[in-house]
Amino acid sequence: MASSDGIGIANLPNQRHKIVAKRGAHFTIMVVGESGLGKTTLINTLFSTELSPAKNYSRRHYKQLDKLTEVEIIKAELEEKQFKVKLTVIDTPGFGDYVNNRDSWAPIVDFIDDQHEAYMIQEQQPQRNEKTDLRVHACLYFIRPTGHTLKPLDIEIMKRLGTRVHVIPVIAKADTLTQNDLFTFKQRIRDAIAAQNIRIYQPPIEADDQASADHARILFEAMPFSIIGSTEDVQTADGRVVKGREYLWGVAEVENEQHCDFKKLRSLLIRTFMLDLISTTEEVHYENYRQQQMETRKFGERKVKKFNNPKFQEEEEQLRKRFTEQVKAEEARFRQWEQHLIAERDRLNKDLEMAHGAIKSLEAELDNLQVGYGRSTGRR
Ligand SMILES: Nc1nc2c(ncn2[C@@H]2O[C@H](COP(=O)(O)OP(=O)(O)OP(=O)(O)O)[C@@H](O)[C@H]2O)c(=O)[nH]1
Ligand SMILES: [Mg+2]
Repeated sequence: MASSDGIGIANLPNQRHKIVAKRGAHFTIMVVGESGLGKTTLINTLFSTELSPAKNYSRRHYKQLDKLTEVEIIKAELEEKQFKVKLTVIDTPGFGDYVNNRDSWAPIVDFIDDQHEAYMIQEQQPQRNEKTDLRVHACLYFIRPTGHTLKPLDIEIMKRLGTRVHVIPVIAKADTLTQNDLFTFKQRIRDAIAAQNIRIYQPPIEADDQASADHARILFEAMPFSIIGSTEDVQTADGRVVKGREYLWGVAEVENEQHCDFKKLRSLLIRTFMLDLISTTEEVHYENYRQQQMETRKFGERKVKKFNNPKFQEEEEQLRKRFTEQVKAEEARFRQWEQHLIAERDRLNKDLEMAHGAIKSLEAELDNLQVGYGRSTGRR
């Protein structure tokens, strides 16, 4: 497949990439976005168009559920000209759009940080071989095809993601918009991304390689990629069998560049810029994370797990309230006891004074008696 496009992962553009390639690459993609936008469908489409056993790929494919974060981890292995890639796709459950659910994406952001954290801990161990590495190299952010612009929720999430990971924005279900609407929508999203200073992935423009520089420019200009997802084989009016979605007006084709940018996205991910995504994640995002953590804690010290999950936050808040109340009650009890002690001390002091007074008068009485006694004996 790569040979037909002229640019493949085996044609390594620079030295840095050759080092990654030698070790065999681990490549991790994550899909994020509101519920029902076709995230799972796109993953399946990628697998069904790219990793089919008919082409000369060795393919291993299994799913694994992460109970804690509810993400689904799909692994596959692909090999092209002795270049091995261990591909991992992380499918996240879509978050809601409604106000109460505003923070339901927080576990996704935590998941990304946790992978950096896990890798960093492993790096600090004396035995550093055999690291498990789920650091995310590309995060596809799904935008609902409203035709308007980015929503405040999109902006908030994309901003947070952009400082942690390479964000690649995609317009979901491109077949639901007309070509004109899609064009305007894309432009508005690009404007919003620029205006809001959202960091998205930018393919590197290699100065010494005209063809790859042009390719990078074309890909970047096409962002956000419009996407049609489908694993169905359908027949077009001219008799071709393609992956697509069938409508009364015809077929929306996944791999037709007139219909959507699926091929561009796939090219960026699996072919041209996989190695750049991997090395720049290491150099920029992981390094950022590592430096931030080094500044805030000692070497080898464990990270204090903060619960960004709204459910935990609520529980934490209640716990804090209860704790404060208990402390207040204890303080009041202590103050009462203190006052009691002061009163007791005063009472004892007074007693002591009285006893002192009594002793003094007894002593005086004794003196008087002694004087009297002396006189009487002298007379005798
Ligand atoms: N028109 C259209 N429908 C699509 C497309 N991709 C997926 N769908 C449909 O949208 C629905 C939801 O797709 P999913 O892939 O389950 O969406 P998801 O984003 O994984 O949803 P969650 O897992 O709930 O977050 C399904 O009925 C799909 O057939 C597309 O490109 N165009
Ligand atoms: Mg899904």
